[in-house]
Amino acid sequence: MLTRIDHIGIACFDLDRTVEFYRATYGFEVFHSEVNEEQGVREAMLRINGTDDGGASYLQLLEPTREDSAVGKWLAKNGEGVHHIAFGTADVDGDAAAIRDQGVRVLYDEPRTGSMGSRITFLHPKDCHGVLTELVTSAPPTASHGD
Ligand code: CMX
Ligand code: CO
Repeated sequence: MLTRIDHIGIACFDLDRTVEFYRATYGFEVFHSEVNEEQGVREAMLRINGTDDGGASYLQLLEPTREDSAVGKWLAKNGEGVHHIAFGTADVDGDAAAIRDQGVRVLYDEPRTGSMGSRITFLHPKDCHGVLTELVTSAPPTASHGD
């Protein structure tokens, strides 16, 4: 069951400048940052709020590490902006399987590693009314959240 918005993914050309915009304009601070080479991104997670299932909601600022990555290709075509939305679930495997049974293309056979040790998969935007949609199961709360 999808229980919250885990994050909104925002593609940018310059992560440091974009982080500074969100800090100076809204007061949002970086909760976590990392490079995910498999996804081809350098990213910063800005924690916006906690949620009633014990999780949280974030903005995920994404700078590509290579031009042929999903975000790199998207930026070249569209420029900066909202790239995807991500729903949180306790069971990404079960929810992805159920959604696949509805005829929606799930992009990975097995969930891959996302921010902060989470497990993630994606639904094809052409099957989701134009919205690239990610499903996320967060790592257990004992996992460390450092840079
Ligand atoms: N939102 C909406 N539509 C999108 C899109 C997006 N983010 N990315 C691509 N599309 C559309 C394109 O506009 C294009 O539509 P048209 O054919 O009408 O022009 C179509 O999908 C195909 O796009 P493409 O540029 O040819 O790109 P690909 O098919 O090579 O890749 C996708 C698209 C979704 C399969 C790829 O972006 C992907 O695998 N995404 C999942 C991984 C990812 O996004 N990782 C980065 C984030 C990591 C994280 O969140 O942790
Ligand atoms: Co994401």
